[in-house]
Amino acid sequence: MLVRPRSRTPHTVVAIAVLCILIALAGCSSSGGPAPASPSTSAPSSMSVSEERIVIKDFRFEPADLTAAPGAKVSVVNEDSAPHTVTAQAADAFDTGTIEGGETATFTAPPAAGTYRYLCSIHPSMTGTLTVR
Ligand SMILES: [Cu+2]
Repeated sequence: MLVRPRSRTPHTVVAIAVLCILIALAGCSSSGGPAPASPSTSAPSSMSVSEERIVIKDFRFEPADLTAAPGAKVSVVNEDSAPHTVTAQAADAFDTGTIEGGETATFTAPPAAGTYRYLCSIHPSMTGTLTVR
């Protein structure tokens, strides 16, 4: 009686976990291509998670002045076809790295309150401000 039941291999567990993450990500960025202006109904704010959002469109950050809580997650939606970044001018405050056209990235707002100027490192004329408080 040396035959043991074959247990699930760690690889399978990892594969399932990755799959779940991919599905979750796909759900977030399902809007490829130019989405029409959102209807008058604003998104339901059923969850009280402090998550902010910056949309990049026509080489501009919208809103250009965003206020976020310390450590809040800020998602950046690039609706242009050109790649952009959200890069803090203060060293190492935050940086999304390159966001390809149609992609979404996320960064974490700095823990310290203050006003952080940022720009697109690819198109430095694109600037915005993140206020943490
Ligand atoms: Cu840019």
